[in-house]
Amino acid sequence: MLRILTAGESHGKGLIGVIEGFPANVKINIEAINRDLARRQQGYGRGGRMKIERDQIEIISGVRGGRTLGSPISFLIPNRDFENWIPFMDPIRENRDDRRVTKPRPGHADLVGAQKYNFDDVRNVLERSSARETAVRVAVGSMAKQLLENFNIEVASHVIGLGGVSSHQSYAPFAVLKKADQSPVRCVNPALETAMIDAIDRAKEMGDSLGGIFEIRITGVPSGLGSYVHWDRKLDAKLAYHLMGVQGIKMVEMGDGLKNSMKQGSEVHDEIFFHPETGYYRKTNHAGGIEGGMSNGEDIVIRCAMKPIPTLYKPLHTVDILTKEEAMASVERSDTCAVPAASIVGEMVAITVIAEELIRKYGGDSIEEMMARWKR
Ligand code: EPS
Repeated sequence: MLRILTAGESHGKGLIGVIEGFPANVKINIEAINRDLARRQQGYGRGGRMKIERDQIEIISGVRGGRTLGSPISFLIPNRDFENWIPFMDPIRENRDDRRVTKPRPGHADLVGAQKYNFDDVRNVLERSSARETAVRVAVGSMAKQLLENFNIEVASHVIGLGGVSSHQSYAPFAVLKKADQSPVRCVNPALETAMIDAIDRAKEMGDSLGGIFEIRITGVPSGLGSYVHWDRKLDAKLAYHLMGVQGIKMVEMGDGLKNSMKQGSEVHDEIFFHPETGYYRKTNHAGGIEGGMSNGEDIVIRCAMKPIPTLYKPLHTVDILTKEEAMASVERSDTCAVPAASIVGEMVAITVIAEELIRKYGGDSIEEMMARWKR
């Protein structure tokens, strides 16, 4: 079983990740992890913070000479911005009061978080609820991706909707999806890409923010990951749980889930065929590669919808938590749109779930053990 912990405040010293249960003897390429961290930092619509950060992982334990040891992998991703925030974020010394936040943003964790943990400064909430934390999940996913490359499992993602501009066309060939990084909004359809960029420019001008939809595709997943025998072992349930845990994600769809619900069974169920060399296959994939809570060998297709970011430069009405008077919500430096970044996070979270299930099925002490059982 893989266990993952993340820690760190957005403007604190840095972010920490711990992975327990990662198999031994897996080759780890640090540059590849840093490349994935950089992919998450890109995307049209990001704010000023990404000009400061240059996310790089520093591995503390669990890897020796470029290979995993099977012991807990721990790592640090420093926050470069911390040096500008020491007077406000110092862990021990009393902090200066002038970055205190008392006007919670509608749609953010601000208000309920402050009530729940009994804070009179919303900064205590926003520092941790910030999507900065997703950098850790990308680093974890990048290691999971390196493990899965040994089993010919690959992941890609692309943005299919942004600020109301949307494509009804998904299921683009995997090779096309791999090119999404070349687009500033990670959209592989050039006409839509232009419209998405325009939508972000307009929202920025208006002091507003935008959400959208991205699709994740995983290819090469063997059939039989997950199980139908108990609800909490279902692969689709696990993917949805982990993806819903990404900041701002409000909907997770497996295959053509939503469209299928409006059609007849004969139109949506993927007929089964057999090839003497390659075995069972389907000519369609409306199920998105999962039936009965188990991978069926087809590509896994997942779509996630992200809400618009709650920080608005033209703020909404709120209540000051100290005076209880009507106010306009606080404005923290933020992004206009983070859907392209979220698509990278989604990709990495989904591949981590697949890695966990592969370890469960093939045994997780060493990569050699897994490979031998996988080949059989
Ligand atoms: C975020 C606000 C912005 C984003 C941040 C998430 O940070 P800041 O307040 O420092 O400008 O840039 O995202 C990241 C730092 C990141 O690495 O993705 C928020 O409020 O969630």
